[in-house]
Amino acid sequence: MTTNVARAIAHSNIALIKYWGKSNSTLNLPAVPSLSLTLDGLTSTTSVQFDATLDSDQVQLDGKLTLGREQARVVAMLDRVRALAQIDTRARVSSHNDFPTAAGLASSASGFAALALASSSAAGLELGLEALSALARQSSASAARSLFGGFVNLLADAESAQQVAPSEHWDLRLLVAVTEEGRKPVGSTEAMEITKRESPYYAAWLAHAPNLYREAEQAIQHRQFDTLGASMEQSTLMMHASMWATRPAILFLTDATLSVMHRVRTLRGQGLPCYFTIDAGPHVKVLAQAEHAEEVERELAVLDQVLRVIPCAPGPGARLTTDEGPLC
Ligand code: 2P0
Repeated sequence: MTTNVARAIAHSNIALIKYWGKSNSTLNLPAVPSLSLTLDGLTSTTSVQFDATLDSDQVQLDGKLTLGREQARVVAMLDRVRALAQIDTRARVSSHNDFPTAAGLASSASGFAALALASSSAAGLELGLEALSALARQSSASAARSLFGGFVNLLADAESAQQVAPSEHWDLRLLVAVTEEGRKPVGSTEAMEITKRESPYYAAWLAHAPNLYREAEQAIQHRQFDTLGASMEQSTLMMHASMWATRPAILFLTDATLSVMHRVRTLRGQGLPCYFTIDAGPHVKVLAQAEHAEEVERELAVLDQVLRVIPCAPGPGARLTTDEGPLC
């Protein structure tokens, strides 16, 4: 190994067209095409140090040692990297998110994208973006998209994500309306499996998702905001509808979520162009064009149900950093 330490930064991405369901759970391949926007906010910074004196991997998330499933997911990626680099050394991993973890703000996307880059670099590998994206996807499919900046797709059955358009292509804003702090009750991976197994609406979701993807991709190429917004809202509502149809239902939407959704529709009715999307959590992400973003942000910030608004612009892909700071 030429080096044994690396630190990487990756940003979260929000799916405008949602990934929900796997065609192959073992390989973690998505069943539907998704299309995301990588954000300039919502950042994970991850450092990895391979250390021959360790006898097991040590994983810290936001300063706390992680155990159980969370640690196992990180160790599984480290094992893949060790196999590629043909090394056996254990690692010290430290990851920090500048936003609430595991609350539907896509912390696994930015976290595993940063981990793929930091761990492979620390192991002395020089993987290209496509290989890094495939590595990230095996841990978390949405993480495959965070390797790239701007508008990014992950097609059905694809091993890697690809950039559809760079961040400069279209000056959009996603305003993240945080409605509660804290962890979500059920993780995405498990919720997806339940939906696939039990929802009578899952087949309809699989059938229609590619149409929404095509419509949104065209809308991005031609910068058609209302078409993109309409396909984005339908994608999120179809995804949640498929979860609502399981028994017991999986409900990520809270009273606060619904209030903000209605407010977005009202604002639109009043002539302020904005559209919502919601992931596996209660927060509402509102898409707006840059020229309307401040007004939309003000309208969201005054709502009782909204704790704070995080305004995000299109952002860059994952990258290594040499910024100083305590490593682990
Ligand atoms: C997405 N989500 O496209 C969708 C929309 C949440 C709702 O991808 O099982 O952590 O690790 O591949 O990527 C969140 O699920 O799931 C997700 P796994 P992941 O962003």
